[in-house]
Amino acid sequence: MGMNITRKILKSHLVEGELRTGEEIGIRIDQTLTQDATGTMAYLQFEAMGIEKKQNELAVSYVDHNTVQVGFENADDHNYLQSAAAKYGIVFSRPGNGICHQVHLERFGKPGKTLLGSDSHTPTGGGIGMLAMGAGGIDVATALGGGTFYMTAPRVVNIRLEGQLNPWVSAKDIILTVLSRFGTKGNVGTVFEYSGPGVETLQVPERATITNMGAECGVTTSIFPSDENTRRFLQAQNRGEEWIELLADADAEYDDLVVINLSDIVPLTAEPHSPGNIATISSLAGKKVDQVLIGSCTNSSYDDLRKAARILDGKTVAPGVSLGVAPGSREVMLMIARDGYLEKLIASGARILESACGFCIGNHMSPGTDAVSLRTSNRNFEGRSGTKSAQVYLVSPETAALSAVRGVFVDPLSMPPEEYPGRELPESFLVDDSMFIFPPEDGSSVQVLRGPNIGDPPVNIPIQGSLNGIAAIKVGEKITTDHIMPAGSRLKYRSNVPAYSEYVFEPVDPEFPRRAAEYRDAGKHNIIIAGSSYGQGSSREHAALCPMYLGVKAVAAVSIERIHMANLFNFGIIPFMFADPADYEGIDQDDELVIENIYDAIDSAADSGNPVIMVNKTKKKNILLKSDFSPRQRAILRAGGLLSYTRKQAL
Ligand code: MIC
Ligand code: SF4
Repeated sequence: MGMNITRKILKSHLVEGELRTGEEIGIRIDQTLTQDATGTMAYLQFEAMGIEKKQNELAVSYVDHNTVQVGFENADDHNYLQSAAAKYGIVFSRPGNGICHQVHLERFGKPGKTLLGSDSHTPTGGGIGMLAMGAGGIDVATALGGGTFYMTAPRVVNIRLEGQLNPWVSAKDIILTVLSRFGTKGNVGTVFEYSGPGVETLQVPERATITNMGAECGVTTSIFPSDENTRRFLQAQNRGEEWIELLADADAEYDDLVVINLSDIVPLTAEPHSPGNIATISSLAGKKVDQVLIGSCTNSSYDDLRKAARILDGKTVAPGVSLGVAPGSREVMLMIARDGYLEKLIASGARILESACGFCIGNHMSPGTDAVSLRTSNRNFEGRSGTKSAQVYLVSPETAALSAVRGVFVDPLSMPPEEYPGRELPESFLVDDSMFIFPPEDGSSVQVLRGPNIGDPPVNIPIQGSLNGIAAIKVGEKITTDHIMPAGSRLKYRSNVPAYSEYVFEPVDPEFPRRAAEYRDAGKHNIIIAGSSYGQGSSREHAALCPMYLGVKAVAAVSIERIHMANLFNFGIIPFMFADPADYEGIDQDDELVIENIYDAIDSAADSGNPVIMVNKTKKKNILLKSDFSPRQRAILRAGGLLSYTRKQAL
């Protein structure tokens, strides 16, 4: 049987284990990327590992998340990142150069390579035929040091695209269709691999919209073939020589097949408060809109903004609407300026925002109370916009621009075909790499700059003997990392774990940090009790690191999402899942939960294939927990986390 693309890349990068679905494998990582909000901690951890220089093919450090700079903290972080990049051999992308995923696709992405990024939307690189995955900062730091990346050998689902998009229907509507089929949970350990005749009707930036937002399904990554369109994109970026063809074999094997006919797709939206709540735009036509934001790493390419500008040309944004446009990169910004589209946007009344994450992470333009906000971004979790009562809808650039003019949801299909702005890939992009700082050959004499906001990464102390636990909090289903560790106005504490820890679970239970610290100081081991799909969304390891700082030693959940699960292991927090999901109901906050000789109990359970027994002393009931952890994962837990484990290995 022939091989699919995912397997081809995994096979050529395999350094440990066997490519059997569901088993732990180790692979070599060619490229790494970090962004500032996760990067400071990643490089602090890299420094703590004691490695002198990056060991992988290419490492890029982007600054795109924290560019608001209210107070000294963000600027200090940027200085730290710039100096650390020079010292350790890393390319530095200066603030203003754009959003990491957009810029990486434009300037560095290569078909057939592996990319690990400390950001969950790293799969954007799948649009150019890379195996691009999000991970916690410490996993990226390990890969940067030449270490192996461990993952579960994925099942590969073939998403076969047939037909072609109708006018006014967009790549965003394709990924929203995928989300309507797969939802936001239950897809852990899966790769979506796109195939079929519809693929060649999509250009690389459109493919990247699809692979970017595949992250919302919770998959390991998504990938497109590298074909003639990939070659055209690379040539237009002046990188034609980096193209290789990468196709699945004609008789390639897959674990599942889903067929989507592009001709059947209509304009869609994800309604509040989940990217999986899919509805048609036609069902909302006429509903009042207060804010429209075009940008983010999902939809801020040149063509996305060209289309929006064509729609807004000669019109004025409706009086009740605030329209913001954030070009994904400096390249995009320069091109829309050169081609006159920026002028059209400004003339329409759009507020031109920095080429950065900004509004997408709740760091800018928070909507008003109860406002209806239409965004071309990828996440509409409750409160992520910075306004808890806001109603955020995720839409295509076409729907966004049309609705901004009328002040209500407009179904693009109601527009005359002759007004359709079309879909285009420019012959050539405006390439200008002057906002990258390439590292010196020898950075050993570079002084790393550390402001007062930059602290050392805290290290976990492993449990001695038994887990003397307490259910410090009980949360429901689909708890996202934005619930666990809010971003937005709290983002500036990313390099200061004690300060950031004061906001753990802020949107869910602001009392949690105080309560957890009290339990911790009284010698208790805090446990988080959660429903299904715990830790959805971002790769931010602070969602494990800050709870760890507050004395959290275990999570017991119905299910846990991939990146968050890895982050829990990395910080020595034991990620249990209930053997019987109904047991979730049998635990209340403040219940006392005990596991005798915890690490021995985990070892013997894992070796025998049995669950671990946790006693709920308050309810006088035994609870069975799944702990089918690999020997490496168990050793990491015993060491108290990946940093201590790595140090022990090095001795
Ligand atoms: C996000 O989109 O949620 C973020 C902000 O980019 C995160 C990274 C972070 O929290 O710093 C992500 O996607 O991993
Ligand atoms: Fe930035 Fe938003 Fe993309 Fe995250 S999803 S990288 S916050 S633009």
